[in-house]
Amino acid sequence: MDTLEAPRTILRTSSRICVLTGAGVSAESGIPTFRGPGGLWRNFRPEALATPAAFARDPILVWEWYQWRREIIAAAQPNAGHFALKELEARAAAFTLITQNVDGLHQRAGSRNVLEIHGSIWTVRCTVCGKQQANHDVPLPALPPRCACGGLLRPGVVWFGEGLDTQVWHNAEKAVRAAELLLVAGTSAVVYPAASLVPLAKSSGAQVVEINLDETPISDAVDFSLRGASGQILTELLQ
Ligand code: BJW
Ligand code: ZN
Repeated sequence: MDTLEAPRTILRTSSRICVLTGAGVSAESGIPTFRGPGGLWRNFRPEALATPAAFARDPILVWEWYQWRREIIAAAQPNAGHFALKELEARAAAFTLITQNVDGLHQRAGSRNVLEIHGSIWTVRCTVCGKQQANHDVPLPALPPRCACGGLLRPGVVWFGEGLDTQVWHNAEKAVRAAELLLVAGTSAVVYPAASLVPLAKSSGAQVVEINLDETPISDAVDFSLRGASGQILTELLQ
């Protein structure tokens, strides 16, 4: 495990900074992660629910999972890690926050340049007419929710086997290619293409700093791997 000293200097001297966040950053807000302890809902793995096939088979079951998560997220508050990243954006000349999280907590903490590469739990999309709209209902009036056209609504998120929004992904890659520093916080780095941003940053000449409670598949490939809770480490990094 590395110490904070060198990453702190890199943070201070980098003008183009990118951050990739995952569920671990919201864990300290009480939002369950996908994998690991407490990451399961009714014994389902995320791979069994976050797929178009699962939704086609049982839309009510999938919506019950999202409803449960919406309730937790709506009651949660951004934590020290979210606020530290907001502060970092204010200090950096160029800053892009690429998040796999769908909870909207970065924006609620005040972050502005946020790319939600896996979409947002607060949007819904019609499976018939394709209309996408914001929806903050907690609880939803009925499951499964329906569009004005009568079609089934689905969460506005990216499931396994689905492509990411092309423009959002293009912007993420562009920001990473231009970055001097990529901070990777609270992600197991097993889901692609999000995890591919790490080798992209390395091959584009950026320094990569990982923050995680545990070792991950990218820990050996990054320049600095910091072990601990993201709220504490991000706060200390900025001091
Ligand atoms: C803390 C902490 C604290 C805890 N402080 N740390 C290349 C290779 C292999 C497979 C593929 C590949 N390319 C594509 C694939 C297939 C697939 C994939 O990646 N599969 C792998 C799992 C094997 N990818 C896709 O299907 C993607 N689409 C795609 O590639 O499209 C092109 C295509 C189209 C058609 C056919 C083929 C290709 C889409 C992926 C979508 C992922 N969607 C989900 C659900 C989103 C909606 C929702 O939220 O419901 O996204 S799955 C879930 O995993 C969610 C997350 O964003 C994502 C990543 O999870 P994350 O954030 O890393 O969370 P955890 O729980 O895994 O980890 C938490 C971490 O935090 C842990 O490390 C803890 O230690 C740590 N932690 N507390 C610091 N306090
Ligand atoms: Zn519709």
